[in-house]
Amino acid sequence: MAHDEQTLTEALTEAFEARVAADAFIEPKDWMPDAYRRTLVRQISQHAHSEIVGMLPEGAWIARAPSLRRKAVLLAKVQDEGGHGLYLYSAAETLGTSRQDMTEALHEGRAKYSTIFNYPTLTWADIGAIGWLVDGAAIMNQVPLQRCSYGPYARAMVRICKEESFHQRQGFEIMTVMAGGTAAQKRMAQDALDRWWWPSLMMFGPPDDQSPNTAQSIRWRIKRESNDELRQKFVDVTVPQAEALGLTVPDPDLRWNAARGSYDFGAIDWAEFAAVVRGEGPVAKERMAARRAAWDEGAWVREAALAHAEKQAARAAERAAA
Ligand code: BYC
Repeated sequence: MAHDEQTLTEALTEAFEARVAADAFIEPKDWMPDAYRRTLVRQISQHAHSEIVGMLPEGAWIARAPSLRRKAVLLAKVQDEGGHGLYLYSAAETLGTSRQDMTEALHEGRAKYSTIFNYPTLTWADIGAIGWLVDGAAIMNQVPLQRCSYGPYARAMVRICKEESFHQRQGFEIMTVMAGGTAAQKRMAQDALDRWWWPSLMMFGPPDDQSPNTAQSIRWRIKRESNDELRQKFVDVTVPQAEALGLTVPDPDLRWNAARGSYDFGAIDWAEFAAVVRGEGPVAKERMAARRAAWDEGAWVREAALAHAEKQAARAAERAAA
């Protein structure tokens, strides 16, 4: 019996790997190795949490945005991030986990979210820098995820990427106005770039030779490019944008390498990255406190929604019995 089971698992694994190699989508009801399922739940739930926690630094500026137009645009962007979180939680739920479990894992420190959201938004220029750099980095990372082997994740990414492009442009437009404004506005734009540049490069994750998950995720076609490849692409597209804005990237080692056709850039402070991943980022405690408070304060809404659903189900059962 054990021998038969092993033969069956081997056959299923072989069929699964052949489908992945042929670039077919794996769908929720298809057989998949447990480790593939676990990796997806880990990555998708971390991604969903990042979108939801990512609403906080920008949400803090909705009431302080400098005009009605800026308020409306920022409000729409923050709502989009909430939507992204919901598509991603739904994609993860198709793998047999629940949103409640994922949320509890975040609140208990068992699940991660992007390091980038543990830095504070100090001025209005930070909202421009987040759209330009953070959403820019997110697009670079997420465009290949549209071709991820897991169908529900890939499809969620298609819609998310469309919205992220709009977010990136609104950020770049804020930076254009600030960098072309008064001397004080230009200083704010430069200061925002100085503070967000290195954390944006860290968003792509540890260097490839220190990334425990990359090799297997690329074999499974979950990740299509490595952390370092995507980071390099981001630097290559973003440096000319900074030049167009008349701003200086805060890296004395940054220079064009004609032989590689890419920019060489300075060393990233991986000790800072590790500390932020451990939950020691500048505003990490505030972020988690805000998420826990939102969850607790929303308990009555979840109870009311569940009670309503139960009542509807009971009524439907009564009608069916009559
Ligand atoms: N922050 O082996 P590795 C947005 C963890 S939100 C924290 O390379 P993997 C937006 C990693 O999880 C954008 N942790 O891992 C929203 C792993 O730990 P675990 C969010 C990080 O998974 C609002 C360990 O380090 N985007 O767009 O192969 C406003 C070793 O790493 C980070 C996504 O989440 C980090 N930066 O690759 C504006 C994209 N980096 O899990 C914008 C989806 C690494 O083993 N995620 N770690 O305990 C991914 O593409 C991949 O998960 C990563 C990491 C590239 C991030």
